[in-house]
Amino acid sequence: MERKFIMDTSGKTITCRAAIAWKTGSTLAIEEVQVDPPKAREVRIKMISTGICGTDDHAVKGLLSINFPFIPGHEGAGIVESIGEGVSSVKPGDKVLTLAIPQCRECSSCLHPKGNFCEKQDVLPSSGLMLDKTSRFTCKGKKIYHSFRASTFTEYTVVPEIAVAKIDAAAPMDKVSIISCEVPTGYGAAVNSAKVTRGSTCVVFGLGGVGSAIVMGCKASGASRIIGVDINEEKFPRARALGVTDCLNPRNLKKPVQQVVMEMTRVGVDFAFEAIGLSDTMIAAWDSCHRSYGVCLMVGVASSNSQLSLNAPDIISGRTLKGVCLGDYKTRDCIPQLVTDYLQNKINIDPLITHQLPFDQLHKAFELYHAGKTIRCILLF
Ligand code: PAD
Ligand code: ZN
Repeated sequence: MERKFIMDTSGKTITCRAAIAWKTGSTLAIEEVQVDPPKAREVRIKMISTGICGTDDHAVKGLLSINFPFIPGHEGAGIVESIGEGVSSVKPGDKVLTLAIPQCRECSSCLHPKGNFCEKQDVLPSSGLMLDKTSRFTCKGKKIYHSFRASTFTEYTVVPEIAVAKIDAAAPMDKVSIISCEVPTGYGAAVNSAKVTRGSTCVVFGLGGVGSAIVMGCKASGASRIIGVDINEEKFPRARALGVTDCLNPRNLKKPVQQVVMEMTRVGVDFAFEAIGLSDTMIAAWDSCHRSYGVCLMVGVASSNSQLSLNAPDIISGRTLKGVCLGDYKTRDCIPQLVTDYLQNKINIDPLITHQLPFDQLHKAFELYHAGKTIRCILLF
């Protein structure tokens, strides 16, 4: 039956439901959209599940430089419906994850052993268009932009082949969408980028989806002390269950949080992570590190025009400041392995998923997210 259905839609425009952010800050609207067939080196995917990431919320609020109207979402799992000319790495029926950062394997980043911020990405800046500078979505006769060339809040999406990771056929598709962003971003920041060491001290600013995955990575790496910082104390019990040893709410402290972290650790932490996306918390994370050998990783995506101001003379003391996207993983090469690791019980992503709702309850999902009730809410198609 499924195969017949795939045959029927290949090469044709598909009409389906999608969420559209019509203008800055407006509530998402579920609309009927037309999704064009994939062009050369593109893949059309039938979405099965998508997570709501903090970056989607930033985008919908207009905090990032992104064109409206657009279809949000980038953290997705689905099944290839059809492929454009020249696509060789996936075929209809394959289980895949969408990748907000592609891997073209040709640019300076991809060719460098450490680089993962592929030059073909469309996050910073975001054109909202495919690589040929056109869109595959239409609604009510109007062109609709893509987000990060992923756009997963839709029953069908079209993405470049370089932004698709083929995953294990046994992967549970209602869960593994978070391995498209949250898991590599957070867990990867700790185990792959920072390479947190056994017995080390860590601080994690922001205990949402990404921060929780960072905590998991710190714990898995054998950190002896993990300080968690959040203004929402509802996040604390779950964070403790994942490995946080000390919880701090900056709003209840009489001193700046970085001063408290310094006093708690006497010398500052070995590893600090910022997973919120605010300049103030980035500075607090930086100032929580050991002056000489501390390593500070910036994971949160800051709003488009914000600046980071650091005390310049202090820079020479030796601390490392590093930005990190998707855990520094070369996405197509490494992300499928995380799915396999999950299937082989080497990592457990289940505690990161607190809610699963049908796609048409998108508004309820965003309400729960804004009320600070979720770690990750997954929408199911
Ligand atoms: P989230 O909303 O689940 O988590 C954010 C957490 O920060 C929440 O628990 C908040 O309560 C907490 N918080 C907010 N303000 C403050 C504050 N002033 N002090 C302390 N805590 C605060 O979002 P998320 O975990 O999905 O995403 C977190 C950030 O990571 C966000 O900026 C997102 O854009 C970014 C991100 N980066 C990458 C990357 O590759 N670099 C990938 C995915 C997400
Ligand atoms: Zn994301």
